[in-house]
Amino acid sequence: MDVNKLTEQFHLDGFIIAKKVFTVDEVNRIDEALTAHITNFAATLCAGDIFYEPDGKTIKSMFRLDRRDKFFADLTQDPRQLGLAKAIYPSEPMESTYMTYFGKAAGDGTPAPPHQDNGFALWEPPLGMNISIAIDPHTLNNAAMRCNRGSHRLGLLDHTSSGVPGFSQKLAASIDESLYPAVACLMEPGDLMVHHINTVHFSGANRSTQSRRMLTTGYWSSRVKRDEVRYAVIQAERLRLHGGVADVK
Ligand SMILES: O=C(O)CCC(=O)C(=O)O
Repeated sequence: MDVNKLTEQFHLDGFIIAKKVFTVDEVNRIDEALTAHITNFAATLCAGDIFYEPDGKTIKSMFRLDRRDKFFADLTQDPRQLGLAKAIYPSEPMESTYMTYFGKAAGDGTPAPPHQDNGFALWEPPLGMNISIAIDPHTLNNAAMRCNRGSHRLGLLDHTSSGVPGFSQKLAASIDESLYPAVACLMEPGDLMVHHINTVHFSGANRSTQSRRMLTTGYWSSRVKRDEVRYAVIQAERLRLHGGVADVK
């Protein structure tokens, strides 16, 4: 991984793909740990910490894996992830927030509306990113996530309630895709996708026969401050939408 080149591209485009960062064996171990985690914890999680597809059975997303499981806590500190975050903001005290599983299941993975992660986190200054490890191939067929190139430079945009469980906020108005083109983040298992917290991103439905799973960890500078007033409004909306724990998406 050419960290200098990736860092430069991250600041320019607001997202990057780093190829072949984790080996096939490592991805297999992650997959096994994920299966065990789901077996051990899924049934015990509150609304808001786990979301299901409309069938009520298939996991759409699951939050805070690292808080329950040392394997995933260690993975958030892996030097390939944390090191990349530190290389991107070398003068900032970079820390991990929490790890999320995005399932995008074969056949019934529902769309993610256009949003900025900072539309949920509300950090100022916006010194943060999400780093995702691909567990499956991410292709045009299975609804690879799309990032709007350069949209991180728009600053924090207005968001509004989406009504979508697991993605409670969406952009209030669409952005000009002729200026900020949507690029599919195509990955193989073991690749990393990194996107800035102000990069607009979204995905369609997965109607293919191939799931499109990834494990995503937030990294942020611990000196950022949250807009607590706006955050309280979003929290209230999340509680209305899904109840339970209400501090994630
Ligand atoms: O799975 C998706 O398409 C959306 C994931 C997402 O919003 C994120 O990684 O921040």
